[in-house]
Amino acid sequence: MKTETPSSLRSVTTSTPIEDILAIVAEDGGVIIKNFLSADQIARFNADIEEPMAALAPGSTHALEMIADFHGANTKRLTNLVTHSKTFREEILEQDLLHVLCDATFLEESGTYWMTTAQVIEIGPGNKAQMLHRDLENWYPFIGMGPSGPEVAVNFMIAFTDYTEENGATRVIPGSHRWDDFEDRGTPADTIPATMEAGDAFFYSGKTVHGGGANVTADQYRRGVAFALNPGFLTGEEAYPFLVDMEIAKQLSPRVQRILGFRSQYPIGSPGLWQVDYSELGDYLAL
Ligand SMILES: O=C(O)CCC(=O)C(=O)O
Ligand SMILES: [Fe+2]
Repeated sequence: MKTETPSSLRSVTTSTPIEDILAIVAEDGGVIIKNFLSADQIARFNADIEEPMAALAPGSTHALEMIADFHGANTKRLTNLVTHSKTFREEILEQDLLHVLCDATFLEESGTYWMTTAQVIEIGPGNKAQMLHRDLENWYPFIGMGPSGPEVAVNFMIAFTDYTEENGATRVIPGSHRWDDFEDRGTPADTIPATMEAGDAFFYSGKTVHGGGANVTADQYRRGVAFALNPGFLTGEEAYPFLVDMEIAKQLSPRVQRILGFRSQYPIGSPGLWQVDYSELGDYLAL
């Protein structure tokens, strides 16, 4: 059911009770978590990725215009953050709130979850707004299931610079995760900006309509990390076990190894996925 768009998104802190955070997400489709990362973590992550970001050209290499547009003409997208950033692999992936929210979202319904992508999205001056979409569209059959389908993706959009309406803050349609028809992606007029300070994160459902905002500034770069997870029965966007060196993987905690695909997945109703000879992948890899 469609309702009128509120004028702003609600926000919580990292000490807000988990049930209260989830209640807002159930109602609005997303919530801003203030100070999800500290100023120090933001500075160290930005330093970790300085070199690979500088080496990266903006725009998409994709031949299909629609997909290239989705990626953004003056947008840089940096993947493989596990390898590029010690701060990402040792601290951001270990944020307890991340695991608690994902446990609460996925365990009962799906049994397991893993990371689907973690990418820097830096929207540069002049980049137009991204098309509105729901992240669950990556997994086509769930569009048809609409609001009653399972949660197949959650995203932590972490701000690494301030997010303003002018520099391309993510546009969101609160309540669109409850619309009857997921072929309906709303219109830009229905959206509001997820304005944030560096360190805040916008935590949202894969059912919620959103898109990167237009950057109408002359010289500002909006830097965020889209860090998304899905149930272990779905194929992720990025093939992390092929990207991350085994020596790095061995130093990670078991829960982080699991969400990166270095351990087997045990979705509800399944005797196990992502195994080796029907045994635990982590044992095979001697983790
Ligand atoms: O950059 C943003 O604000 C949103 C990006 C996004 O939604 C996506 O690439 O799926
Ligand atoms: Fe998205």
